[in-house]
Amino acid sequence: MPEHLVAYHREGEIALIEIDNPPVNALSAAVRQGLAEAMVRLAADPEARAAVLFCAGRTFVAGADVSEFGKPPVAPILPDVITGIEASLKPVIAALHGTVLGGGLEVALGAHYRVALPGTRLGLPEVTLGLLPGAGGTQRLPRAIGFEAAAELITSGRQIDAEEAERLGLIDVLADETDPRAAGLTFTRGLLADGCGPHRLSERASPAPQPDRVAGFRAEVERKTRGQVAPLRALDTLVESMGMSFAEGMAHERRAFRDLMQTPQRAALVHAFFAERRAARQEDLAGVSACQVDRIGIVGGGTMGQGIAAAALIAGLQVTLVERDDASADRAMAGIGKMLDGAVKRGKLNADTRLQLLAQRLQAAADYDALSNVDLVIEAAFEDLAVKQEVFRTLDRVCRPGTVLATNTSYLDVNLIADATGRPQDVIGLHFFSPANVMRLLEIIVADRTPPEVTATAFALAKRMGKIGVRSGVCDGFIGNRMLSTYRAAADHLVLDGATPYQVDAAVRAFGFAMGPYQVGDLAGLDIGYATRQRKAATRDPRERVPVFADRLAEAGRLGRKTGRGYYIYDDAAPQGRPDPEMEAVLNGIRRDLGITPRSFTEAEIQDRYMAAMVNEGAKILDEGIAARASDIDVVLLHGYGFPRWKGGPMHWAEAEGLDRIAARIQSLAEDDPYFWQLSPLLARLAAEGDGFADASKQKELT
Ligand code: T1G
Repeated sequence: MPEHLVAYHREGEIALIEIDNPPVNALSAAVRQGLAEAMVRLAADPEARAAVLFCAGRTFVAGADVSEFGKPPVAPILPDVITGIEASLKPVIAALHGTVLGGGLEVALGAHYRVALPGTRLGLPEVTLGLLPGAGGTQRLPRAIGFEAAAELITSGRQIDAEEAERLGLIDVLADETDPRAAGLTFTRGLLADGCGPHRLSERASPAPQPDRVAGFRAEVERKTRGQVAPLRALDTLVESMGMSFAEGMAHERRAFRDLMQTPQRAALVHAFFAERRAARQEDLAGVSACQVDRIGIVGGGTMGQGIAAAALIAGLQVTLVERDDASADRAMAGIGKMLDGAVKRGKLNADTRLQLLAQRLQAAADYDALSNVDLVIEAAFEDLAVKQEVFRTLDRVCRPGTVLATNTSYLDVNLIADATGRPQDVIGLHFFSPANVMRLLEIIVADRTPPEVTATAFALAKRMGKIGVRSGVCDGFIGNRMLSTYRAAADHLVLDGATPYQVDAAVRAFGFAMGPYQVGDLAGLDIGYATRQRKAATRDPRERVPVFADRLAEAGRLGRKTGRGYYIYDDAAPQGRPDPEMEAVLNGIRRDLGITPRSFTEAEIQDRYMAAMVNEGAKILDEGIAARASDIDVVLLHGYGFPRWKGGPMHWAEAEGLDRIAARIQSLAEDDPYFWQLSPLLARLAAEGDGFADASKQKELT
């Protein structure tokens, strides 16, 4: 047995089977082998009357080893290991702590009893990886907690806490020990004293689903998981197998599991899972120590400043927020209080903690001197270079040497902001996404003179705040907003050439985005895009196509939802917006003035152009070294711009689509508009060589 992964000991008449496979006790082939052998030892051990199965480290098994997915299965497969546990003639008690997920919960369900420590969380998140529980979860969970509760947990993939698990009957006891080994021994001693034997879920009859309720539930799952394959397949497998024997049900589950393992969605979701974790890994920062950050300052108490403050408070940081005067400072404090209210409602924070944070860890001031002793400042002032430079001149004067000075700018040149100080080596960009207390994405903008220690500090702060930090170089818009402005321009060109904003939005939603670009524009406010175009007008290349219709709307005061009219009309009849019947006439007038003969576009043509523009810009960002990895670009688009997760991000999607096909599309489009459709040299090279973006990222990491 790989002793170092699965150890077998005994305390009196109780065997102790301990898994120790850091960091999350994933069920790798070696762990499965070790578990199988431990069960053989248990059966052969004449002294042992029962066994406690528990884990070392921070959590019970958190699932199958995701890094094995897509590779040929290695025996023993998990369903067989779990069958071996359940078949034991001696009771096996799973002592649970940490996050008991996926295959980990399935192992626990194969045990005869389950004891959980306070704080334990449990779930079957397989659908979030494009799968369904593939080691008996669809068969044992309904037998443990009933069909409907099992169906909801399996199709949502959500985690529940130990209390809910006890209420559902998923665990037998909520222990009060703090150590799983002790909790398991206590429970098992009681069990043996009562003479209880094994209690197998597989021996229970399967619950019969109620057809009418299933139909309604299925419709709800379809609506919530639009475009995804796994949740509905999981539900259908669950329903179909409830009429079967346990063994037939297991076979049915296995077939579905194998089918889903082969899907592009499973590959995309696993890519996203690892891409998020890879983004935090910065090889060039190995061994670089981050500065200790406990107290942060925030300049600007607008929506962004408040959101950042709320996120920082929840992360346990001390926050000092500076506004221009007391009244503004008070308004900011009130806004932060409301945001923390939201966190309480979402179950992210308890009410007492909220009061403590506001009373003890947050202060607001109208004087920069309040920032003289903080470890790091985040400037969230008005998005104007001169304003930010003035703020940084003041911070330079007020903050102690070594304080990290971060700007929350969403596109401005961080080097120019650093130039306003005498210490550019303390300056970095931290681009939070609104609402900053909810969105996990944080673009970490490393300026020319930002040293490794400051970059390491930014990544440590991101982790502390529960953010997904993605490194970016300095350019207009960094990674996300630069790509947004390009694929948004591609949409505008489609509208200039004959599509309506509504057709573009519908095609983009059909691709998998929750909203199309014009719905997003109406939500954000058309004045933002208008101001950006005005800002760039003086230096705009004459070959650039201007979305005149967008300027017309903004100039007519049609700014989107906030004015009741933008691309869509918002009123009581259609609070979510309805197409404007006059839009076509307005667009045709503009096309006439521009000498454009409009044409129609299919949904596929719209999607092809939208995605080609997005991927092409991503390739340029990668080639210029603004992003270090293609997967980092995917993380930004997944977490900041609503890219459908089950497609993995634009760069992963492009590789699955075929870089050669996308390059050919761009070359064909360049015949009509060579200025906008300039094919990225990197994309051209990879397409010609049949390589993927990962190869380019590897090369970059090597240089
Ligand atoms: N397999 C392999 N590696 C994993 C892993 C897993 N299941 N879970 C985490 N890791 C790695 C992760 O890549 C990172 O590595 C490190 O552990 C810490 O993770 C048969 C088929 C458990 C809540 O979906 O949700 O079972 O970057 O940074 O924030 O039916 O990890 O350090 O090199 O996320 O404290 C089902 C996935 C699998 C759980 C901990 N299980 N993991 O969060 O740490 S499918 C899951 C998580 C399955 C069965 C099916 C989280 C966590 P590195 P981390 P964390």
